[in-house]
Parts: sequence; C-alpha cells; structure tokens
Amino acid sequence: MPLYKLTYFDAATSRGEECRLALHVAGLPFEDERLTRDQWAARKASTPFGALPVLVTDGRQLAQSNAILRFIGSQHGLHPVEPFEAALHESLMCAVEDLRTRMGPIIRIKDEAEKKRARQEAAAGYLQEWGAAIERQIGAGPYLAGMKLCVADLKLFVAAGAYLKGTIDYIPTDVFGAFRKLLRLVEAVKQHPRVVDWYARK
Ligand SMILES: N[C@@H](CCC(=O)N[C@@H](CS)C(=O)NCC(=O)O)C(=O)O
Repeated sequence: MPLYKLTYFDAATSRGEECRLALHVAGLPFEDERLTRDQWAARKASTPFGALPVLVTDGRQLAQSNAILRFIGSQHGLHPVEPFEAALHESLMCAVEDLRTRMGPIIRIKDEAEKKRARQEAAAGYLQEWGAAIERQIGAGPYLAGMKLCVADLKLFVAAGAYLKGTIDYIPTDVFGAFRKLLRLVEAVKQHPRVVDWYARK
C-alpha cells in the first residue's frame, strides 16, 4: 500500500496536477484519488480547508498545494536547501496562487461578451505584468535553480502551460511570447524524463 494518497478532481490541471507531478518526479508511489463533484460534496467538510488537493500520509492530512509541494520537494531534492533560495522558490509558488486568484473569476465568466472583454483585457494587461514579474526571477535557466528541476518549476509549468494550450477562449497561445525564459522553463519541464513518463502512462 503506498505511503501517500493525493486527492483531487479528475482533471490534469491546476493544484492537483502539480502535486501529482511532484510525487511522480520524486519517485514516490501514491494512490491517485480522483473525486467526482458528488463525492467531493460529501467529503469537503472533512478536509482541512474545505478545498483540494489534500495529501494523506501516515494517517495525517496536509492541504494547500504550496505546502504539499514544499513537503515533497524538501525531502526529495526538489526544493532548495539554502533558506533564502527556498524562500525565493516559495515566492514564485505564491505568485502562481496570485495568478489563479486573479484569473479564476475571469475564467468562470459565462456571458460571452463579458467573457471576451475580460479575457482580452487580462491577456493584454494583467497576464503581461505577471509574466514580466516571473521572467525577472528566472536566472540562467532552464529551471529556477539552473539545471536542477524543483517543485516551483512544476507549479509554473502547470499554471503557465494552461494558457499556452489554446483551450482558454480569447487568450492567445502566445500570451507569454515576450517571456523567453518562462517559455524555456515550461518546455524544459515538459521534456524532463519523469514528466514525459507521467504523461506517457495516462
Ligand atoms: N490555496 C489552496 C486553494 C485550493 C482550491 O481552491 N482548490 C480548488 C480546486 S483547484 C477547490 O477545492 N475547489 C472546490 C471547492 O472549493 O469546493 C491551495 O493552493 O491548495
């Protein structure tokens, strides 16, 4: 029986997917529990913050994607050891959460005209500011820590990658085109052998 269970929804996206990737890249076998919306409604109150993902290990629950990523990363060579470097990576993971908080309501707009207006505005404005801020934090690359993949790279890959796939109407796939280091990081993560392995097994 695996030591870890990661619970999320049945989608290869967002906070759950980055935690699954971290477990897989770390080489940790885990139970990949995927809830339907009805199952989630019944389970929500029993989770620490009423939200997913949740990692269960040794009979204890850990919520909050960044805490889960740090927990896995710091034990398995996927998070910096030096405290300031570790905090810098955490600041980038927080920036991804800022992105999701800001874009979530825009992604959920139903009215077609308003959806188009808000998404085009975000693509030309907020997403450019966000991308430029991330770009400034990336050094020689390809990853944040140079040649070594870390959990913060996985989080950036999942978050930025969602905008590059062309599945979000009115946000062009070249929305981050000005940010060459960010695009190189996303590509490097995509080509990492453990990431390739994760997507090959689905
Ligand atoms: N800050 C939390 C946010 C968790 C969150 O909002 N999760 C969403 C899915 S990505 C969720 O559980 N939505 C269902 C709900 O809130 O009932 C984290 O980083 O894990």
